[in-house]
Amino acid sequence: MQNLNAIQAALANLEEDLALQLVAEAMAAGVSALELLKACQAGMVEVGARFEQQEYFVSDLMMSGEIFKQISAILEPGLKAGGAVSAGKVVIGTVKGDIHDIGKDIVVNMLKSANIDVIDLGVDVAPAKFIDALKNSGATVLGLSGLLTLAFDSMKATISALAEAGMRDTVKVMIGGGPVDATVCRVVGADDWGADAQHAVRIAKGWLEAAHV
Ligand code: B12
Repeated sequence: MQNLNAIQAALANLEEDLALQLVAEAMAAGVSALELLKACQAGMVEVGARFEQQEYFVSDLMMSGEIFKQISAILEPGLKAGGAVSAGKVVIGTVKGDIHDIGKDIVVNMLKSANIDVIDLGVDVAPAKFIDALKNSGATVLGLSGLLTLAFDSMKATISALAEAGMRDTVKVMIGGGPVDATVCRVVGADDWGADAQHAVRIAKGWLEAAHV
């Protein structure tokens, strides 16, 4: 449909006012919230692709997240009524001792835009808090973010706490943040690591889909 393509393009081009106006018009015309969410998700995928091609920068990712957040707030009531099926749950946070959250917030927005329920615990999150949130939510994917070197110790401690709680076999752990790489992933005992928010979505979706077959 023409207006859905226009919404997708407005989001991909980071045209905030236009995107919000088109969503409002489409809702008034009776287009379903789910269709609109799909168009916005497609727009976010395009934003991620442009970032990977270095056409967009971090500030553009943040901008897209901001626009997406506003549109999500408008669509939320309609989505609940329409019964959009969640792709699964992810618990995420910046680990203990670290307060960097710009990248983590971008990951949270991208996961939400992929229809994943996100339990965001914020920053400086102690291992026990992650474990409690996993138990309470039943989430099977844990995302740990950290930018400081000392964050590696906190990631390791969190993964050890997961094992002590008897949950290491049922919860998959992905890590990320500026200095994280394959070596850090191996050393802290995570299952995978992501270099950017698109990567985080690919990892989480892969695990959540595998859990449903
Ligand atoms: C902005 C910033 C701050 C801001 C943070 C604001 C905020 N709300 O986040 C403020 C000013 C508060 C800050 C404070 C400090 N900072 Co600082 N900060 C930075 C800076 C400049 C940018 C970080 C950033 O936002 N990058 C942009 C985001 C988008 O990138 P990102 O986080 O990597 O996220 C992406 C990916 O990594 C991935 N990702 C992120 N999380 C996750 C999670 C998962 C699960 C997955 C899969 C992927 C994923 O996706 C994201 C989107 O693409 C970096 C420099 C740098 N080069 O990184 C220093 C830096 C991280 N800071 C540093 C330091 C030292 C500090 C302080 C200790 C300074 C001080 N002496 O007080 C304090 C630490 C306080 C604390 N306890 O945490 C050092 C760390 C050095 C080290 N090796 O430990 C850096 C590297 C600067 C430097 N070169 O020295 N900082």
